[in-house]
Amino acid sequence: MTDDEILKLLREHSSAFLSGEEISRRLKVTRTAVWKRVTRLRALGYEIEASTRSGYRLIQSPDLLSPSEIKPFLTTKWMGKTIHYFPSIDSTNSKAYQLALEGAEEGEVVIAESQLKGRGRLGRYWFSPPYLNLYLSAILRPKIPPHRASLITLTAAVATADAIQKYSGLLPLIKWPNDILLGDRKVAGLLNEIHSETDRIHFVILGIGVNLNMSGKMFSEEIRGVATSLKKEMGETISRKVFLCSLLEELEGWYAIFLKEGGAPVLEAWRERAKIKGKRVKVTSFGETLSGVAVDVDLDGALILKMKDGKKKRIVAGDVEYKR
Ligand code: BTX
Repeated sequence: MTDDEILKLLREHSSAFLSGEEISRRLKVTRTAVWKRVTRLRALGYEIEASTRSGYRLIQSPDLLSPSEIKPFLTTKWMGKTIHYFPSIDSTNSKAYQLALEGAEEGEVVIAESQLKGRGRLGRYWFSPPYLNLYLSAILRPKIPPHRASLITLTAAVATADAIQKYSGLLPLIKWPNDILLGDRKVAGLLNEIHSETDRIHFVILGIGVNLNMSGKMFSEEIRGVATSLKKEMGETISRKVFLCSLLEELEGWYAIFLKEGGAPVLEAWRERAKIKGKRVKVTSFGETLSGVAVDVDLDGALILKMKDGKKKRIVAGDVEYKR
């Protein structure tokens, strides 16, 4: 008997009690085993009413991102059908990378309730306290040449922004290449890692961190001035599992569009969300700082910058700061 099996039964009968005898008959286990499993689920935060005469009734489920909590809500065809779930892990990206090396399939995802070494880009960190936010890494195996991989980053950024807007009604802004802002504060970040040879991608890891239920005082001091969470912006607690399922649906949907129609529709949606054209920016790229006007993002996701002398420069990686 697994957690999933007993939870499924209890969910199907949530309006009434289900007797211990009935559960043990259906799952072919002893009544003591049922009781032990219920005790375990309670320890995980499930509120289960127990009565010696009537049996068990599920009152409330905790907002966990475990497979048994996610699957009843998930309507995707393939994204997230296999979930590797960890209460705590060093980094979901590192785990997903390792699983992909071992042959994990496209659409498998790693989810953790907290990260001990959550990673940002360029060796930076991602603040990942437990049971509040979303830390997700999805494995993709696109059949595209490596130079087009940054389009996958843009695809994921558009999907994340769409999920945030659908949940909250707020209008997120994408900051090149992959920050998602509400107001001018970061609500989500993406770290995409690729494993490839010269002309072939083996896999891409889409790492997505979204601040959901962190309140202002929970932010570490370093990021208090630059970060926000969906709860902070909306003034209400976010159902993490509902948000996660919506994000997985958006990822599946946008990735399908990218594979079928190429980068153009993704870029169009990205441009609409980024509104970067014509903005005066300062870009730090490989230790060099450049100032100029953002012209556009090209078909490979690189930023095109017009310098003071009128020359154009193509930037493939870096950080952008908007200037007034
Ligand atoms: P980034 O390098 O653009 O952003 C990292 C910077 O953002 C940090 O230096 C810090 O200033 C700030 N920061 C750190 N934590 C947070 C936070 N929770 N909210 C807002 N700002 C923050 C962005 O990198 C990419 C982040 C990807 C995180 C996901 S989580 C799942 C997956 N696993 C993993 O290890 N990383 C990815």
